[in-house]
Amino acid sequence: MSINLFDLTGKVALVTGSTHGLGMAMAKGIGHAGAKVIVNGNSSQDKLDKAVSDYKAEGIDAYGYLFNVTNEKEVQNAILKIETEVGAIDILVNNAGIIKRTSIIDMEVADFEAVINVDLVAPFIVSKHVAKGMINRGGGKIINICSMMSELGRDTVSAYAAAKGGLKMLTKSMATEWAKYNIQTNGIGPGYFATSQTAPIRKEGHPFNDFIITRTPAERWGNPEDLQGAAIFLSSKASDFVNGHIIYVDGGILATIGKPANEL
Ligand code: GCO
Repeated sequence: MSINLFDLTGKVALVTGSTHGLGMAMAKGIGHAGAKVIVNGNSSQDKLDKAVSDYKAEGIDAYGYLFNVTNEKEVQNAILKIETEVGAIDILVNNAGIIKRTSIIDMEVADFEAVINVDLVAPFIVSKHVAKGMINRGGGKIINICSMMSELGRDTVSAYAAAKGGLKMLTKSMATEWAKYNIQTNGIGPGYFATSQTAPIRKEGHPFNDFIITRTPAERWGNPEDLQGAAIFLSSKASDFVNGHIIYVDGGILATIGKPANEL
């Protein structure tokens, strides 16, 4: 009897921030692997409805829920609604995130706190409330979307790097506390991807665009679909003994110090 370790049929996956970008790509991968997908947006019902239709047009069983991941009450109410209307959450992908590119000196404290709130505190809030159900049901999968900024700094992204570095260690802490309940908590660390978030630094001829192409061994920006394999793996039976790891999907950028200008 052949078993498909990567089959997610019958599972329910909540992916925060999945109305567009990397969250949508990972959620679609998880959906195409068989899971029901809970699509989350935090502001526009219209944008959420459009996204849900997009998933459905690809044959994915998708449901939309509008809630702000930084608001604990909204999160608790949403989880209750989802688990009543669709089913118990088996897979949680903490993807929702923001970035503000400003030097430390020029960054307002409120802006720094806003990034920490969405990128680090929100995964804590959503995970602790989803994990309660997973513990009662005998297990689950939690995937925190980290970043290569979980490992490296860069000018102007201090708040984002601090949040994503913290999210890496929160992932290891969740793995430590929850593995005994058969909950596998891991992370995915995207390298540089072609999304709306990176559009400003990806324009043709932008010095950063040229820098990333030469700094990345694969010599290209990531495509959102490049993340689907890691998302399916960490959502599936195939990762039942994998805990506390961050899988970097980065074209090799973290593997190398790069090459001297005369070899470019
Ligand atoms: C930046 C980028 C990065 C990437 C990604 C890298 O300004 O350096 O936005 O933060 O988006 O997070 O993993």
